[in-house]
Amino acid sequence: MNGAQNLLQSLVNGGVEVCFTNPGTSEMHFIAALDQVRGMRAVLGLFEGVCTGAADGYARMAGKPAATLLHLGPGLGNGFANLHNARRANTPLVNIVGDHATYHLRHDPPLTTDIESIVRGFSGWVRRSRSAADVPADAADAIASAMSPPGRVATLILPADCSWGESGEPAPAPATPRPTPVEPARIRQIADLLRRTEPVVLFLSGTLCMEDGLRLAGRIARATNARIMGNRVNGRTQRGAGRVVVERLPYPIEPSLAMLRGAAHLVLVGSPAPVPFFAWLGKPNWIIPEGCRTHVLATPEEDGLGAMRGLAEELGAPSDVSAVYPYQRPPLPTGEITAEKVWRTLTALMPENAIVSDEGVTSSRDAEGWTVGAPPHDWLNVTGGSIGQGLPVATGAALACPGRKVFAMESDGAGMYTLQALWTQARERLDVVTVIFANRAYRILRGELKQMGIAEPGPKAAAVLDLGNPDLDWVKLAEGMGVPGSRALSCEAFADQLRDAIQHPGPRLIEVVL
Ligand SMILES: Cc1ncc(C[n+]2csc(CCOP(=O)(O)OP(=O)(O)O)c2C)c(N)n1
Repeated sequence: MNGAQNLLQSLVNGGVEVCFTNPGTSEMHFIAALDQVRGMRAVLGLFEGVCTGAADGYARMAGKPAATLLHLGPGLGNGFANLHNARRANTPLVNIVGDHATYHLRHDPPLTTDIESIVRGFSGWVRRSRSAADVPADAADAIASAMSPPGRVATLILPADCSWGESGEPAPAPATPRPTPVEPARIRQIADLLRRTEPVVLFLSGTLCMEDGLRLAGRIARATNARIMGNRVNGRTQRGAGRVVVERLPYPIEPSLAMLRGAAHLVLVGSPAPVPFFAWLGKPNWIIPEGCRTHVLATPEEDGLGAMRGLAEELGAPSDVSAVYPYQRPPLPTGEITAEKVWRTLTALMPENAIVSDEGVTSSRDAEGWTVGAPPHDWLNVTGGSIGQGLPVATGAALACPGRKVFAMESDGAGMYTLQALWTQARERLDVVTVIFANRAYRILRGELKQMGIAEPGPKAAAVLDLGNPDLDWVKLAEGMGVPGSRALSCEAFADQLRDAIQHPGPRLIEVVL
């Protein structure tokens, strides 16, 4: 077998079954090997940001990595933003980047770049294969590294001659790395803290925001009156009817400060300490109130779930939990359509076990509140603040979870970064309903100017924050990529179109003109 065949077989042996790619000449042996090695689904993205975002969405839902296959430094650069988001989501991802043959690089041919420098921005692990013989072990190490808690982007740089060279045997599946257990003394310390009467906040991130972690947090909160909070940006949060309520920090600084005001202790579980999204001129650049002490129950690398289990036991926590979300479908909104009414309509009609990829930006600022009452669902956030994630992540999530309806709730500006994801959805017949909030502006940035004291921007500033002139036609854009589209100008029309999209599997797009 050659290096490329061995690479594919080693990936498949290690449980990597999907590869999102936009290849070039240096990757052709890998591409040929797709038909020679069984078990790898190859998915074409028409822009690398689609591939990297889809690999992120896939892994968030599948709990194991997908691979990407990108074309040298320029292809990698196009995929950078969503690799950054993947890093911020602690997503396991095997990022394969083709390069020139080892003996050709010294000629500095046109596509040559310093790949290692680009990779440094998001990779937790980087290796350049030295020879075809090394490739299988490199692949196994990449998988193990991607899966090492809490998950990371592992980049394997693959020179072309390492693909076509003779390469021995594929690697077996690597051992799955386990998180480091938290020592009992730390658990007891936090238990003592929780037994006191001072207000304590349990601050959760990552997989702790899924069912098991939330139930444990709910039991601990029930036993102690601790508050349960989480970051606004989290890779995957399980919420909806019956699930434990997590208060999530909002984007602006003032309400974040208000949320934590009065807390005496902040206990971090699988989470870094919360910080404001930006430093805004004249505003505090911290969130944790003065006098509030920060404690770490578990770092993101440690076994947070095990620590929470230990804590619940130590506290003798009951089996019942603190507040849970109700099951309460709202009435269908009527009349003039707004972002709030879009979310409320979704809440009224959302099927069980749906997946929401949320990149609504200003249109989803308060979506948490507007979706209370929905059946259980998974919620995927933009984790690294880099927009253009929502449509690719929805694509990958749908691939990972056949049979579950995915809703990509997308603002028009962010949607335009990676709209090619729609084409991949059509080609792979993915069950994704994309809802575009067409406010025809970079509205959030208008808000940022306003809070600088510029309520009425000058014509040049206004023009670069405006998406009209010409208006984007999302129905035509979708249809041009094979996704049936429709436009909703009223609540009634939106509800009809959404109901229809939910009833019929396959990709759909609804442009809501706000
Ligand atoms: C890759 C990247 N480029 C630029 C930005 C800066 N940025 C943040 S929000 C935004 C515009 C958002 O507009 P839209 O998606 O239409 O949402 P709206 O604010 O209108 O709700 C931009 C350009 C970013 N966060 N990420």
